[in-house]
Amino acid sequence: MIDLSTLPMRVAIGQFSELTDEQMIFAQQCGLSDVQMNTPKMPGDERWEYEDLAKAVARAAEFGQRLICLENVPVRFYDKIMLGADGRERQMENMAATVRNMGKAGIPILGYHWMPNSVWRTNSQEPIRGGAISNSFNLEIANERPMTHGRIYTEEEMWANYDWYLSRILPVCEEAGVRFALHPDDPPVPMLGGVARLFHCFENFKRALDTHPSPMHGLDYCHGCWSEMRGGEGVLESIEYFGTRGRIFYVHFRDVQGTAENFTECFINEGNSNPAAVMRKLRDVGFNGFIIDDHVPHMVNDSPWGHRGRCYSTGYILGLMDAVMAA
Ligand SMILES: [Mn+2]
Repeated sequence: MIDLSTLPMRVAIGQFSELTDEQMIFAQQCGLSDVQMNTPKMPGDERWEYEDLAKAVARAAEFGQRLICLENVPVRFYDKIMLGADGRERQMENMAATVRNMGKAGIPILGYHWMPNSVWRTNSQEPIRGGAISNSFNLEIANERPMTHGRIYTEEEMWANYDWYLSRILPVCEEAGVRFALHPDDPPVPMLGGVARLFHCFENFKRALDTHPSPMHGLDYCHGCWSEMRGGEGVLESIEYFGTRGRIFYVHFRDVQGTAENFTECFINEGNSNPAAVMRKLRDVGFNGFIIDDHVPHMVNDSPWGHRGRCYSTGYILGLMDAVMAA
């Protein structure tokens, strides 16, 4: 397993589910060498096997790429765990096996979230700058939608389920050498579809990491979600707090206009935050993980993955990083 502490702050590419030739060549042409996959397409209804994970690592390596992170197992791998439902023990055993297999294959980071009903947006065709297409969210509209899981799941029970899981998975992560990186709830509001959301405010991230202080436990710091939380307020402070403690494992770099209750995803130089200030703060706290784009606006004649939007974001992030590292 690679020693992540020896690596510098750097930019990665990914947010795709398969390592196609085209995407690997694209990574090479961007001058990048760390690849992340988001909700990878891997065989397995309940868990990922070592052989398939090792194959993905080898596939990336063929193109000079390091498979640094898998973000998100399918929700069906741990939905009963999140909801405290019958069958969670079996899912727990399978999640432990997946983490062990990742460690054996040499993949050092697993990103996770705690949203049984996933990411919510209320408009996926929101026109933004120059007619680029983006996503937006409005809580009033979302609150008119029906319950997603048949009843109310309270904050208390979601915490109990969370603590049950983390106390079991983190020892496996430690043994396997796999870092477990928490993504915020998106949107970061206290409840959607009847299911309480935990990770919508600073205090709750602090509680998660204080309660489960394993060296393998940290954050997938989603700049976009942290910007959503309080309209951009608190972004620099939260990077300061978690970054100086070495708890930021990697970063999603994107931004929005607005707040959790009503926001639109935007290009990274027109959002709530000053992107240069965010990058400077990451440098100043000694962050040495990877930074990757996230949701990006869909630009004119863009591909389904969003090559044009991703080129804009990734190039922007690379330029910012070069500028602050040279300063
Ligand atoms: Mn994100």
